[in-house]
Amino acid sequence: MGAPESDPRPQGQTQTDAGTVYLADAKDLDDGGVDVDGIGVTIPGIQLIGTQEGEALGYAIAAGGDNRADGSKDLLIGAPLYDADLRTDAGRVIQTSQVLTTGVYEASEIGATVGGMQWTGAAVGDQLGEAVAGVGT
Ligand SMILES: [Ca+2]
Ligand SMILES: [Ca+2]
Repeated sequence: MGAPESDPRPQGQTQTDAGTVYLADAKDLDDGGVDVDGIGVTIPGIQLIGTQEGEALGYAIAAGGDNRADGSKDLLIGAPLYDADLRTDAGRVIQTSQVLTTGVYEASEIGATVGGMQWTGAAVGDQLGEAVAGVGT
């Protein structure tokens, strides 16, 4: 689930409209309403939070298959309003490539301390990640 206009607090600092992605493991939950705040904290699952103000992480999400053929299923997450260096709103797509355990992760950790890749848009205003889709296996 994507909440691209949420205001997460990476490093304890509020980033307006940075966006949040929630992945919940619903198998042990009862029917009814769930507050997503608890995902990755008190509810098994993962919260991935945007790290740049206004980047809109979670605008688009797709299962990426095992694109890197390393045995774990990937996830593609778009943040179309991400500023890549001086390229305002070039956008980025985050591709995870390891099995993430329950917890809260910051988008900038993917490809650094957590396995995966960061694809960034080529030019100002490209908005890479406004749409993503997984193809193949
Ligand atoms: Ca907001
Ligand atoms: Ca931006």
